[in-house]
Amino acid sequence: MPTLKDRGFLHPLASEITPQAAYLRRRELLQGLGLAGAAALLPAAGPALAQRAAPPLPPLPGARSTVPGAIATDKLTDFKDASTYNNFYEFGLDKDDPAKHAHTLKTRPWTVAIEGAVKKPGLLDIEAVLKLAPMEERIYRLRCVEGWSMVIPWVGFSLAELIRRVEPTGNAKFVEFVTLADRAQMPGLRSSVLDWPYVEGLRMDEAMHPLTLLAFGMYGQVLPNQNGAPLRLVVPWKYGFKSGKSLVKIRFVEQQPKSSWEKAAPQEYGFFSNVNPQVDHPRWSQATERRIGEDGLFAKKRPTLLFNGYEPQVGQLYAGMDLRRFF
Ligand SMILES: Nc1nc2c(c(=O)[nH]1)N[C@H]1C(S)=C(S)[C@@H](COP(=O)(O)O)O[C@H]1N2
Ligand SMILES: [Mo]
Repeated sequence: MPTLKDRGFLHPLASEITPQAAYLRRRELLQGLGLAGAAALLPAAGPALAQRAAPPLPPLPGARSTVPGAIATDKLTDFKDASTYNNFYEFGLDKDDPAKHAHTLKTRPWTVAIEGAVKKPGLLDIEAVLKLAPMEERIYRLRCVEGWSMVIPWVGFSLAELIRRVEPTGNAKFVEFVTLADRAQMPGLRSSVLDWPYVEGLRMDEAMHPLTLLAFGMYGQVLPNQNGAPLRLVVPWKYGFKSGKSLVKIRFVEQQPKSSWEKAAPQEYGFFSNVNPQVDHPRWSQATERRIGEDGLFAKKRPTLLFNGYEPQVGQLYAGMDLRRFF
């Protein structure tokens, strides 16, 4: 386990600071008592107060990842922003819809189907998936194709850990990710903006890259439903939409899969969707981004980086490829 000293001037790991939910609840309760200003001076609320609050998310600690590039040194986005400013169209199109509506998502029991070109297909129970490898904390920048970004401490392990266990055959050239589509739990499915279920895909070498994360938690706790509980993908060098939430199926296939976004607007969303400031979206520039939390009137936009700043780790995957053509 890393010590505080190893970390130098990095911000603390989420698992070592007061969980945000507990902090917010405490502040709320103190505000109710007219004690807001004293909040920082007081110890955690006792059991009597805690009982009246909504149940907190269970803790899910992870050891600081040693995967190269896994610990961004940017300032973390507040948990409040990361869990209330979301894209999860199955729960509505507005940024605050997922936080408002995703409480209806039932994350247990939960299974993930492994299909296609593997020696060990079948249904994996979420409890078994959680035990496949030790949990790591990774701090990733997430860049949405809409032009904003966040910095989030995820908890999970490399997708490669799961892929190795199911033993892909030589025919597995791509991986397709299918996420939950249940009308009873997801009010957004009534809209036909996308072809449900939400489907995304990666090339096999992208899926096996150690930075490609299967995430179960963030900020030292299990994922809030609106962030893709009980498990989601996080591919930090690609636009956020490649990172499917609430996964129910992983298929190993020979042909390049068609993602929901490609089906919806093929001229706007390519299969690769690598973050690239030089390849604009047909309707807007991708040269800069707005970091959530820095959005005051005079806040400067940040320049967007090739592969979202992960070029040293992933650039080789695309050597010789025309990134304008394969956008
Ligand atoms: N199933 C599903 N996964 C999804 C989406 C979605 O609408 N449905 N939105 C994507 C988009 S556009 C982004 S930017 C990220 C946002 O993840 P976050 O809300 O946890 O920051 O989730 C991605 N995964
Ligand atoms: Mo996005």
